[in-house]
Amino acid sequence: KEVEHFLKTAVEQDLFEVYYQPVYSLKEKRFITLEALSRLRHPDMGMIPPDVFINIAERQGEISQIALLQFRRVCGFVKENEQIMEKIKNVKFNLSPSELMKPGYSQKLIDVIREYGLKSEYFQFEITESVATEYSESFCSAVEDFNKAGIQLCLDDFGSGYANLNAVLKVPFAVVKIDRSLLNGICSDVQAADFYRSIVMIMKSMGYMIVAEGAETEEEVELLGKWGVDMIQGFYFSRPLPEKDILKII
Ligand code: G
Ligand code: G
Ligand code: MN
Ligand code: NA
Repeated sequence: KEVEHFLKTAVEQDLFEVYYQPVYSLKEKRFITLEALSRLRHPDMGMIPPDVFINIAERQGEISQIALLQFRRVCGFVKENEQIMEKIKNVKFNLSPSELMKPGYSQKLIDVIREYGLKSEYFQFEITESVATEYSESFCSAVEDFNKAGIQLCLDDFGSGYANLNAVLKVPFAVVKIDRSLLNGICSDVQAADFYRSIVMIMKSMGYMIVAEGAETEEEVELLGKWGVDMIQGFYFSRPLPEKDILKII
């Protein structure tokens, strides 16, 4: 209840922050892209996890407002530090299911990019696999808008168990992020390893770039490299960091 109330204040006063987690390219041996992650700090309760406040915001109908505030913040950061775009390919931004179902919302995001005078290729939108499943007309037209604007799409949380593969394969994703849960046991359990390796093989053969999410150990990173994963995002390389810290490491 308190979080619900605080969220209203946070929207009114724009109290959100954006952290950035870098994604490491195994081929280029450097950070090649960033994921923008929303953060909200309560004065007494501390950090409220994004999945918590995003869920509440979806119920209270504030999610699109929050997303626009956050996307503006990301665009402002990129504008002020445009030299980082010589080092990284794009900044990934998460879109929630309800935003994508909202007619005209995609155009609002594209307008923010124009407003800041930035190239649309600077951004990649992450969509969780469950969304592609709820195939709605507004989702399809959002995908078309992003396509036309030259914004790539990234399939998030792949393998977390909600995907209608048939629907997913119809969406023109450039990148697939394999869900952290599939990484469990890949170093110790033959079945987990075989399964992960097979997913990588299938998705690579279909032409997607692959990001492995959630690698925390050197052993995992070595295996993922051997299996042909293109990029790794995980605590092994870096946690999500505030603006000034991310500038230092890229
Ligand atoms: O950063 P963290 O691991 O706590 O994020 C938890 C979940 O919240 C992740 O699935 C992430 O995709 C999601 N998330 C973080 N920031 C945003 C955001 O700005 N918008 C949406 N829709 N999801 C976000
Ligand atoms: O669902 P999504 O891909 O947006 O989730 C991103 C979230 O995953 C980030 O908020 C980040 O905190 C979390 N994350 C990233 N790398 C790791 C990791 O190596 N271990 C764990 N436990 N969480 C991670
Ligand atoms: Mn994500
Ligand atoms: Na994910």
